[in-house]
Amino acid sequence: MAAAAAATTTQMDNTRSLSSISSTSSLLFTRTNEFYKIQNRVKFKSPRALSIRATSSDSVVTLLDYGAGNVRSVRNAIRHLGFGIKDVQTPEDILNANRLIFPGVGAFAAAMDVLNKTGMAEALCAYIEKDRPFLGICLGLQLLFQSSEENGPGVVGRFDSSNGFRVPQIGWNALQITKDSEILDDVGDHHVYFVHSYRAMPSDDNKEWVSSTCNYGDNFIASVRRGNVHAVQFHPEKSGDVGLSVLRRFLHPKTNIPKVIACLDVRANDKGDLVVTKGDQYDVREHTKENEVRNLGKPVELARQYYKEGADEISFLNITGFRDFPLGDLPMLQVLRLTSENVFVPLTVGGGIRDFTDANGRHYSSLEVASEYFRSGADKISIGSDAVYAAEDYLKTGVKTGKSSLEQISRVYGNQAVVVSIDPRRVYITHPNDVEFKAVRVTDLGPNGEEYAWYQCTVGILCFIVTFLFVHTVNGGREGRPIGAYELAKAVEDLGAGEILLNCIDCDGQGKGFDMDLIKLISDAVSIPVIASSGAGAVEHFSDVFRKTNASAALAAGIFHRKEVPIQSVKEHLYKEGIEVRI
Ligand code: 1PR
Repeated sequence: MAAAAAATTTQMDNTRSLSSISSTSSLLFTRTNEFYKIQNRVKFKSPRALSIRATSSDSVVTLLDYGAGNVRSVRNAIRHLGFGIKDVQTPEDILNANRLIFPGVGAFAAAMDVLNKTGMAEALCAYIEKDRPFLGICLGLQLLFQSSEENGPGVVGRFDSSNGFRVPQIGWNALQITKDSEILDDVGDHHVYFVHSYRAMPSDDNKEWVSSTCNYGDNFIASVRRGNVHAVQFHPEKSGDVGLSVLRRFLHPKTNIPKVIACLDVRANDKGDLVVTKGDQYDVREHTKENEVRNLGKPVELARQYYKEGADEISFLNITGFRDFPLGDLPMLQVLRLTSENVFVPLTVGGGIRDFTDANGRHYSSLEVASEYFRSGADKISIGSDAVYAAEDYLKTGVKTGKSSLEQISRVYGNQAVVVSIDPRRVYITHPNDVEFKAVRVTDLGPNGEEYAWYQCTVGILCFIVTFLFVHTVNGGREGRPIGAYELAKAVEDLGAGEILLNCIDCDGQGKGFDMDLIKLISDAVSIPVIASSGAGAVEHFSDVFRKTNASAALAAGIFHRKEVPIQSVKEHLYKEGIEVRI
């Protein structure tokens, strides 16, 4: 097939190329697509008049093979990946496709003629315009662009052979991946196979959609992505395992399988041992005369147990980290090291991630603190208090200084490695305009019949209580800040957070369910994943939060520690409720 493509795409001549259709040079993705231009020559009724009804089964992919080239390898690769193929016979087959692959082989002009005459071009326009899952291969990529080689430099043009590069390019080449396109996730430095004489060129107009480029004499576009519409210049079906992975990722797009996370709030007890504790509305001390820190087990052992029971991730929150310098907290680093030896799901660690100057005047940057956590086995770090201060500054000045912990760590380790933990308290109000922060109409009225609430962010502060025997630090002491959870979430997303851990002080440890009003508010406001936390008391609370909000994960602590609800029961319940989970 690739050889056939080489022979045919090389024959493409300017008089019958895209350039004969239009002279503008913007990527058609930005407005519509190349197929619209075909309408200039053959009059169609508006594609908007066509309606799309995706009816075919998920395990069948629709293949647009207009008979002008050999697509046997594409067929074989699709079947190899466990998919059936439905061939397009009529334009309606395109409109009804769940997932469409357009290998785009054959001579360009002949292909265009067929697409025009059969009405396929119009259907393709409508399909792509509706952002339906599409993968164009080779010519299937070039057709998405406008070209104007005849009328000046165009987006799609022939390789320049005068600089010593043989044309067509027939062979393997590496990609420079410029943006996350999901289907290229496994490509990395691997080579993929190209056969072509024409290529689309990157420009300011199309840079938003270009997901990778490749160099052959000059930089050309190797792939594009807009929403569910993908196209690649190389031949995934001829690119070995890595090519198959591109097809696989297109055929099995990432679905966000909701995650169940076990959280271990960790701190030193009054004897100095690091224990897993758990608060009621952040108060982690027993209500006894001694007022000791509640001890629910050993961190490494519990993490291992939750991993075995099926936790999708484990979070450690060093809840006194804001006062104890974490790098002085060697037991916490040791906990991470030991846990990561036996726990093979992502580990998040939070607490005390901020700049710090120790008693000897030695300054540690938050990046150093985070780096030590990563070196000890953490996959993600979680920032609480320091992110609140960073967001406040950002909202005040509108300037990203690049200096906050959040910005520095995400710049070095990537956004996906930085979680922001939000610890808000519900503040009831009678009218949404009573505060300058985003308020919601609450499901359960406030104590005085208030219909609205805003969620005030808090930070950790050090405070003491004195009993008749002891002086204790109280880690539950928190200071309310002049910023709402909504404003904070949006600001930290801007600053580079990759995920939000959304707690709620009112619900923490209460077992009455997550704060759905809050979780809905935040998970609708940001596009990064939101972890619903605080209040889980029964398996139904998990299905509820996944059904009614856009949370990507649900976190619980108390019910797991007290063995009231095992993780497995949560997963079984979600599965029975038809919510996909990792078993
Ligand atoms: O501010 O960057 O040093 O981070 C401190 C971290 O410690 C923050 O992530 C903050 O949430 C956490 N933290 C501070 N104080 C407490 C406390 O409990 N006194 N724990 C605390 C937060 C809340 C959740 C809890 C869920 C689920 N714990 O993590 O696990 O509410 O509980 P549940 O299922 O039992 O209801 P910084």
